[in-house]
Amino acid sequence: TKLEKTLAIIKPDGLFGNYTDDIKGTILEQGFSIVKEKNVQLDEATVKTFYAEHSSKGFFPSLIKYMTSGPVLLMVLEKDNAIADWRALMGPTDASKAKITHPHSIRAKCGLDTEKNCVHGSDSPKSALREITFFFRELSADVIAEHDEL
Ligand code: YYY
Ligand code: MG
Repeated sequence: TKLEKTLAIIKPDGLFGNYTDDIKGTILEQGFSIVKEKNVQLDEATVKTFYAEHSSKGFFPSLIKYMTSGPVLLMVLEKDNAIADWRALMGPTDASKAKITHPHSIRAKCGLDTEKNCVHGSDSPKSALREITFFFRELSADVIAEHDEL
């Protein structure tokens, strides 16, 4: 077991739908600590860079529009195995399918479909480093120290 950090985002539909307290309650209940948080309105350029890996996909323009449609809550979560455990707690990308296959997941409870799925989580140590550094540069060295492969 090793402590690690991951980037979590409550997306605009999560904040707008008043799911923030619920989601934070679940996060703490599951043993994560919230190391940092920041409420921000993302602009187009920021979302384009953050989601650069998806820039060639058909859904990209819509994703940009959605992610800039209102404020988001950026959080750095920490616990043993935080990266995989937060992904498991979020549930699958398509929230409408999550409602059937992972009914207790956050996306099942708060999300709507493949796009409006309420939360984000880093998918690997490499992504966690990139994403945490992107929004919380001051934590970069800490994240590098958490993983032998970084
Ligand atoms: O990591 P995760 O968020 O579960 O999914 P990704 O495949 O990385 O896609 C990132 C983001 O893009 C997803 O959360 C919503 C959006 N998206 C979409 O709008 N439509 C798709 N068909 C796939 C993804
Ligand atoms: Mg992803």
